[in-house]
Amino acid sequence: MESLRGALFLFVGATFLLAPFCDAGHAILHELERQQRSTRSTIDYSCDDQAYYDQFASNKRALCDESLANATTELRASKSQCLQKLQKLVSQQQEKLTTCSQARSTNAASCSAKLAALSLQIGQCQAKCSAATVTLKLVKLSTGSYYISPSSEQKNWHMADQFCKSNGLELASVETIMENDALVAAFGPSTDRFWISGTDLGSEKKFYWSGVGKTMETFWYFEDGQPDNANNNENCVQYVKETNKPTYKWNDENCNTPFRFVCELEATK
Ligand SMILES: [Ca+2]
Ligand SMILES: [Ca+2]
Ligand SMILES: [Ca+2]
Repeated sequence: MESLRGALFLFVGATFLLAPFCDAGHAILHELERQQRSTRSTIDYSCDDQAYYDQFASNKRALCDESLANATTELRASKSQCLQKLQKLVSQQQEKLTTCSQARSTNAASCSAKLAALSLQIGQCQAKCSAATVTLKLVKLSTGSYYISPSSEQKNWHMADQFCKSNGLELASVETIMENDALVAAFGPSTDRFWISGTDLGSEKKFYWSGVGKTMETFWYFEDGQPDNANNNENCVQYVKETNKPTYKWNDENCNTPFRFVCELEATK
């Protein structure tokens, strides 16, 4: 019993003595716990912040990617429009080039045709000049220049008229006694007949000079009894030698009979 009492006494005494130390221990424990909470809070906060910035960066990248994608789409659309415009311009240019080329071709063809026509005319003129001045030996008389076909060259009135015209001449129109005498003298001693441009082909007995387009009013030199329109078929005028006389006079004759002929170079030619 004595020992029990002694033990109880020791326990109470120890408790009384140790009480201040326990209070201090509790305070330290509280402080440690507070620091632990604070540290954890800081750590948690820092972790959240990092996550936030990661998320922010991720969002930002997403926005950037979206903007880039939009910009790329716009650029592609713009490029497409540009290409379409360029293609249209190239097409228009090609169209203009084609049109110009066709116009040039047409003009060139037109010019070539005109040049060919002019060349043809020049050739015809040169041929006429050449024939008139070289092939045909014109006889220069006091009343003008004439071509008197030789005996070997005889044509009907129409062919003779055409021959004279093709050489820049006309069948002779004998409008005065001087012209008549000059021609008769040039015929020389011949009994051949010579076509001249007198005719009544338009209206019977109304004779005119086809070479100058005038009626036979100023000078008339038919042989006696002529024009007689023999066989009702004599419409062209010719020089014929009078029977038993050295002189020539006019006679109407069938136009289709070949004779020598006289071309005259008219002043207007
Ligand atoms: Ca004449
Ligand atoms: Ca007649
Ligand atoms: Ca006659």
